[in-house]
Amino acid sequence: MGNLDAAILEGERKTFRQLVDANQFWAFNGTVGMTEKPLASLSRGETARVEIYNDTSFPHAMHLHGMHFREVLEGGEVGPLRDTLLMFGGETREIAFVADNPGKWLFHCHMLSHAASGMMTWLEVA
Ligand SMILES: [Cu+2]
Repeated sequence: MGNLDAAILEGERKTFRQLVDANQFWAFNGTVGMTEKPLASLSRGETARVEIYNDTSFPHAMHLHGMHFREVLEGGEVGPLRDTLLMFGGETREIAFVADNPGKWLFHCHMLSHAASGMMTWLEVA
């Protein structure tokens, strides 16, 4: 939603109207739902920094499985350990974490109706 006018769904570019017809209207980086390739492939022990931009006017609670993260605050300080970051519309925030838990981990909006309609991706720690 928000500025989404088209996105990739199951490998095909769809218009927003087609996405709505399929009950899918949230995307990460222009792709709706789970992808074959992860958002990121991390080595065990690697430190990851992920900038997140909420390109909608809706709040989203970004939730990472498998590892806790800290928000990177202005000035480079870090916030408390979290597994979810509530982001308001138009916000850009950054999280950082050590990829210390091998596996395939969901990264999704914790408003589960959003996750079920496209706001779900994953990352891998080898
Ligand atoms: Cu959401």
